[in-house]
Amino acid sequence: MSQIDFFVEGIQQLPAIVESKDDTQERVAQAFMEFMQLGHIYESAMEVVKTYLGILDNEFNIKFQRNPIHNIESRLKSADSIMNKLIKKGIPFTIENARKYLLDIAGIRVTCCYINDIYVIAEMLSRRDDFVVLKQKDYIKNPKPSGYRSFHLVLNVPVHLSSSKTTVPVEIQIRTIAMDFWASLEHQLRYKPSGTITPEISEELRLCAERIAETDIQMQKLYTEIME
Ligand code: 0O2
Repeated sequence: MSQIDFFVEGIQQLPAIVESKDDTQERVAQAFMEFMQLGHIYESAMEVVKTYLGILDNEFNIKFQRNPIHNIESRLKSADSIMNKLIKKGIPFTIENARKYLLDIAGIRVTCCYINDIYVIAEMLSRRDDFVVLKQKDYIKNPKPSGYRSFHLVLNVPVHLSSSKTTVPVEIQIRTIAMDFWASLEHQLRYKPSGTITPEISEELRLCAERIAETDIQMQKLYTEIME
């Protein structure tokens, strides 16, 4: 079931739950409604960012006959993951706390062709005067001990609703196709319930990331040599 279908089905059930005069059910219905509204706001914020990314990509295509963006994916964090992350941080699970303490409820992953494209996209996003940069981490210049490379940006994004305006954070991970290849496989291996990641395997994975990073740099050099 998609997130949208989930929301729509929930909305259809609400009148029956609220009409049942039971106080607990009313509170459950209210919390559920608030959660759905929150999901809608975060989905809308992601749409705002994705639309802008599409505009940038098209503009580059017209000006330079190439697309810096290879792919864009987005996801809304599930209720389960929101709850687990708050519990891990020792924070009670409420809608207000999720909004206040979690910056990755809305997540967008942008894969670019070349390393330089990452910085161009990050700068364009940061420069928009209606987006506020809340957090920025350059795991390309400073890779994580695991070998993970990516540029992380958290933007506060405005959402215009029918009678109000609000802002919510959207986490944007920007990386090359090669960095994404490593991160996806490493994530799969690390979270396989049956597998054990020994320190030796961790080191092998880090070395793979190093080799991939060298190839990325080489591809960037080749591109610059050919095109500029
Ligand atoms: P998911 O399922 O991808 O969302 P935070 O953990 O967000 O509270 P922080 O320090 O801002 O705090 O997080 P960080 O490390 O800057 O970014 C977290 C996200 O980056 C992770 O999200 C992963 O998506 C990605 N990431 C970070 N380190 C690694 C790594 O070593 N390997 C891989 N494959 N991905 C990494 P989540 O929440 O862990 O999961």
